[in-house]
Order: sequence, then C-alpha cells, then structure tokens
Amino acid sequence: SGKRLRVLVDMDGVLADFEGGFLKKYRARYPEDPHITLDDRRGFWVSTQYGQLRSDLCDKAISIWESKDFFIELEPLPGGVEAVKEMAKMDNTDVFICTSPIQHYNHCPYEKYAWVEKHLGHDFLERVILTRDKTVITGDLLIDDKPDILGVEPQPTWEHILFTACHNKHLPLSPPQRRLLSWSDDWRAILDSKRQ
Ligand code: BVP
Repeated sequence: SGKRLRVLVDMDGVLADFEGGFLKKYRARYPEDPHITLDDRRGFWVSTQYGQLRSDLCDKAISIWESKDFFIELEPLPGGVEAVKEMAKMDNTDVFICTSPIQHYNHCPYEKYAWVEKHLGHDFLERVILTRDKTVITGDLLIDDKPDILGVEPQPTWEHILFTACHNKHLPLSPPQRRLLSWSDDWRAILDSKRQ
C-alpha cells in the first residue's frame, strides 16, 4: 500500500542498443577507419573516445547517429521491452520512458517516438518524456546507463539506478549507488525497495 511508485526508464543503452547500432553502422560506413570494440569502450561519450583514437573520428562518429533511420533501427536490448510492459501493468506503478534527444533534431525526436510505438505500442506514447535535463523530472527511480546525471536541480527526487553498459561496467560505484546488471537482474526487487 501507500503512494504510487514512479519509475523513469532511459532509452539509449537501457531499452535500445545504441552502442551496438552505432558500431555496426560506423564500420559499414567507414570500413577503412579504426573502431573501438564494445569491450574496449570507456566513458559515456562515444564521440569523445573516437576523438581520442584519432581526431577526425569524432565527427565521423557523430555523423552516424545524426543520420536518418539511426534511432528507429536500434535493436531492443534483451528483456527491456518485456520488463517495461510488465512494470506498466503492476499495481500502484507509473512508468515513463525518459530520454535525452540529440541537439541535431531533424530525425532523433521523431524516431524515438516511432521506436516506442513500434516496440511498446501506441499507448506508450503517453509515457514518453523527452528532456535534456532529467534532474527536473520527478520520480522515485531513474534507471539509466549514464554514470553522472546532472542538471539544474541539485537534489533530484529520483534514486539513480546505474544500468550496466559496455562503457560503465568497470566503474566503481560510490555507495550507496545501486546497479541493475541487465534486465535479467532483479529489477522487481529494486522497485519493491522503494515502495512504502
Ligand atoms: O540521444 C542519446 C545519444 C546521444 O546522447 C543521448 C544520450 O541520451 P540519454 O541516454 O542520456 O537519455 N549521444 C551523443 C554522443 C555524442 C554527442 Br557529440 C555520444 O557520444 N553518445 C550519446 O549517447
């Protein structure tokens, strides 16, 4: 019993395979250029690590996710769609997809809605929050693969659960931060831990 639980779920790296989709299209478009395997990824920003590999590769990386059809063609990560659908059916639980679109806005925001409609259904469009600042969104939990989620609100209402991704798996957690290792991990227990 008690009040309803509000869960915010990130999209790229949590529901949609941004890293895998990026690497596949980057290698297809720039077959002569070096790439970074998913095992060697470090740091949230793909463009930063490619720029460190060779300065011209930063813009080449950016060209991939700024292209039409990049976001709509991302594959769902294992178990994510099923978990979010199950969450949405739980009693006293409100789930929202909370995602930051890139500033190159001609394809990304449209394709994020189209991805949600394709994989989660038309009704889930009511549950999409596009924001560049997740700290101003209120919720009990934010499941997100970005290690540092900062914005204008110094004390966000949510607890950030770090969703494990290739770029963050080696990072030590600063206690009491918690991880969700994958959608096979016990996300129900994390939700239950926040219920009154
Ligand atoms: O839309 C995604 C991709 C983009 O930033 C957004 C992150 O959103 P959240 O997962 O935090 O909701 N993005 C951009 C760059 C470089 C830009 Br220059 C990057 O390296 N990685 C990345 O995810």
